[in-house]
Amino acid sequence: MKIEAITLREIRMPLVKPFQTSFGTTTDRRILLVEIKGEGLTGWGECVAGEHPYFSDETIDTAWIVSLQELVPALANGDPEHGGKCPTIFRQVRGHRMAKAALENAVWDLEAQMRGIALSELLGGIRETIPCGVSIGIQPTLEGQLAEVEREVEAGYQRIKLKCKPGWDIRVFEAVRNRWPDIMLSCDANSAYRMNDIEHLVDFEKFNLLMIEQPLWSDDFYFHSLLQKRLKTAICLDESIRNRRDALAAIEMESCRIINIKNGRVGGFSEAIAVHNAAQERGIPVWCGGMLETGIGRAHNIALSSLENFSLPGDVSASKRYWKEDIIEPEVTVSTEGEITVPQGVGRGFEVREDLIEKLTVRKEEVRALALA
Ligand code: OSB
Ligand code: MG
Repeated sequence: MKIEAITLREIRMPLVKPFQTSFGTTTDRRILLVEIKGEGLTGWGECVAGEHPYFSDETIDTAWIVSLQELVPALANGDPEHGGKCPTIFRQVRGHRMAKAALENAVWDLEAQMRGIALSELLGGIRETIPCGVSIGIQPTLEGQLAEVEREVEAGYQRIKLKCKPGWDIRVFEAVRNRWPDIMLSCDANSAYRMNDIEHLVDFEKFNLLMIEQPLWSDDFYFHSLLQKRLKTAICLDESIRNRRDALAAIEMESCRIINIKNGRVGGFSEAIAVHNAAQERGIPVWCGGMLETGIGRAHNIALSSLENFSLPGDVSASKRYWKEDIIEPEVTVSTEGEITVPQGVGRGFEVREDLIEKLTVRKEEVRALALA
């Protein structure tokens, strides 16, 4: 594939409402978008690194620098014939997986168009619809939290995930379970608990949660395996799983029984597929996580979620939950059955609104491939 130019942009987009987790509150997103031109086509990628290094050690600013200094030159000179070649092209750069994923995914996005097939098909997906859940942030009040759950249950979402932290857990689960005894419910602590909290975490059992996501340290397998031994409820790992080897270690050690796959966190579609396959071969179900993406990342998450072992509802939800106006056309919508239809047309299946992106852009850097040769 002949790459002609790679453009990095930062866009700013306010969320329709603040999103609070155990590690902080996000109100305005700063998002790095990647645009790759080649073969008369344009591939898009979204970097999911946050504004602060709170979820991961990457930020939009580290991704910007490492992309410009290392990854973009490597890719422009690397002549990828396939998205799956990107990990090899980037292999000299340690870490920076979210930065790598934005570029790699833009290559897959372009490749699907070149081949004239759907991105989901290129990835090996088989689902025509994907089951959807929502991640509900920590709310200022319990009444507010219940109102949010009510809204999403009524919208038809198949699984409700509650963000939690010490002091915002049992009381909330109790209130939600009293009102909705049978919904598929889970929680996500984003590493807010410690081994001293083990008896407290065992108390979560009575709420019949589908899973407890990332209760302990973001870099741990060992203590999660000790905790999993004490729990009938499945642990799901998010932050801890950086690649296929991590997935194998976690499965082997029984640190979790479910895996959340985010393509940014694992470095792009190639590694996401590798994690998916490793989990599938070992009977571990996966689901697709979300990182407050715009429509570009959302479209990519939909395509990824069409793979067979994405059998649990993911955090891939409607554009309007996050954005007044999304940067793709049509926006992502979810049916009253809580499903998204996987586009079957060529490429990602959602047009990128380049005029709107141009208006939202606060910095832009174009690198012509010729200048790099
Ligand atoms: O841990 O899953 C997470 C958002 C930002 C950072 C981490 C997480 C999340 C979410 C939001 O839960 C999921 C979504 O995009 O809808
Ligand atoms: Mg999570």
